[in-house]
Amino acid sequence: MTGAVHPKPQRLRPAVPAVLALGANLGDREATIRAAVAALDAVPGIRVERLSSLYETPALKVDGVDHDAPAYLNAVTGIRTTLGPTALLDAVNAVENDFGRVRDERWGDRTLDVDIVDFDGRQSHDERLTLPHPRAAERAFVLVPWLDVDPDAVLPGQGAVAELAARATDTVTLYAPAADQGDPA
Ligand code: PH2
Ligand code: MG
Ligand code: MG
Repeated sequence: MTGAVHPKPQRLRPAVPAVLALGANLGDREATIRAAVAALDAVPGIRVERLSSLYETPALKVDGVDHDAPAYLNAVTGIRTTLGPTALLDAVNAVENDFGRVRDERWGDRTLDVDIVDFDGRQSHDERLTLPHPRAAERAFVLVPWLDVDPDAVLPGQGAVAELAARATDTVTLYAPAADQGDPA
């Protein structure tokens, strides 16, 4: 190597924390969720830092809980990302499509749903994305796994996730405990 290196200044965004909720109620739900987490981690600009336990939850439909519909597996992942919220949404939607997501009925059965629950504590609203997720505050299937990845989590504008989870009325049942994410020995 000779000479000084003068790297071009780059406008790199700092990585910020975000929280994604995953749900699946068709196909091999656990395999889909685990593969989707790996696919998200493989996206340039997304690093998966934590994954919650997996929980089995009855399907919530527009008219309420539907025990005749296949049950969901739900999980939450804590990521860091250099993407902006819209680019993150594009990436999340691409992963949903890769796993065969079909969009027809609202809250219909699906192979994979990935929602941005929180993006760096921001509150914002446009046609494509509302932050935080507008229904997270009353859904135990989002709040309970979120506590796995961050017991001190706060839902922007709504309060402590632990308090919201204690008030939520839907039921979640532990399905597959989180792998130990502690420091390797
Ligand atoms: N997602 C929905 C609608 N209903 N029900 C459960 N149990 N879990 C979900 O993730 C879920 C749902 C819309 O995104
Ligand atoms: Mg959803
Ligand atoms: Mg969704």
